[in-house]
Amino acid sequence: MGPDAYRTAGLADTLEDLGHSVTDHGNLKPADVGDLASPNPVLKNFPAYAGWTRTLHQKAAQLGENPIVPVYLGGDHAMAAGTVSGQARAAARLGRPLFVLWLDAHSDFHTFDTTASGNLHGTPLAFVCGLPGFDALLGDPLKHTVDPKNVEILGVRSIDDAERRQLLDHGVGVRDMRQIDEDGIAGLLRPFLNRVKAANGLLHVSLDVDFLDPDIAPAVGTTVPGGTTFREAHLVMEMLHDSGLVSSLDLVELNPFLDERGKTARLMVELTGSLFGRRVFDRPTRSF
Ligand code: EXY
Ligand code: MN
Ligand code: MN
Ligand code: MN
Repeated sequence: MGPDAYRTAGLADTLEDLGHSVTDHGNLKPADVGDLASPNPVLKNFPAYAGWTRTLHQKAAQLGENPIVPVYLGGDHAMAAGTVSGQARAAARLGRPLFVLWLDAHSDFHTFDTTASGNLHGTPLAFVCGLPGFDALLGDPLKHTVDPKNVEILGVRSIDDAERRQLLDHGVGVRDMRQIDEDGIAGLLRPFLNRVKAANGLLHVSLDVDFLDPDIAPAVGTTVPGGTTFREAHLVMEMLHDSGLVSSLDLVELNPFLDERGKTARLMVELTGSLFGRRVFDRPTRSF
């Protein structure tokens, strides 16, 4: 239901009004994986995860080589296993490192062995960073992984013990809400963008609805209090636009059944508008 909610909320018009040309590739279908065995009985809907990962990986690997900015609409955050791994494959072919900005209340850094809930939206970031045990997802080991040191998780406020250990072991950048409170979100984001720029990197942004405070974005099944404010979220998008670095975007975890007359879908569309250049008062672009 998520992609149609974004269409209804005017995503394409918002981007076209900003001068972009938009192609809607429609709703994709998961690859048929038959009765693929699950690597761990705790995992929920494993064959669907594998089917979607395979479809999205191929699609993103193909789109990522073009001079466009794909926007992947979801849908469960599990879809990022396919979108980010595909973008990483495309980046490798272009000879550029892929950086990932993960805007989320959670770190989504479980492997199939460490997840206790079996909810697969808790695993995609670990998969794309090349942690072990994921080979059944694509059917082959992942060739083009994202360097965990090129990942920045921003806005996080719920991390499980096993994730915390794995994040530390792999050197993932983690900026929690306390750091945002203390240092301001712009002060945290700027050094990361400078690193991407210095490395001539591509930047994938994965925006989970629960990055936002539930008061302004209720339409998500995994709300955690104390999220980012309306202005903090727009400022991140505005800085991302000014950086000129973003090469692909996920909009994930929207559940329209939980929305209040489309309020969350509209906010996500407005945030996307800010990332694609909407500004309140036109002025020469400042450096980020
Ligand atoms: N860490 C928890 C788990 O693995 O079940 C919660 C994961 C929620 C993931 C959401 C969508 O970002
Ligand atoms: Mn989910
Ligand atoms: Mn997530
Ligand atoms: Mn989340």
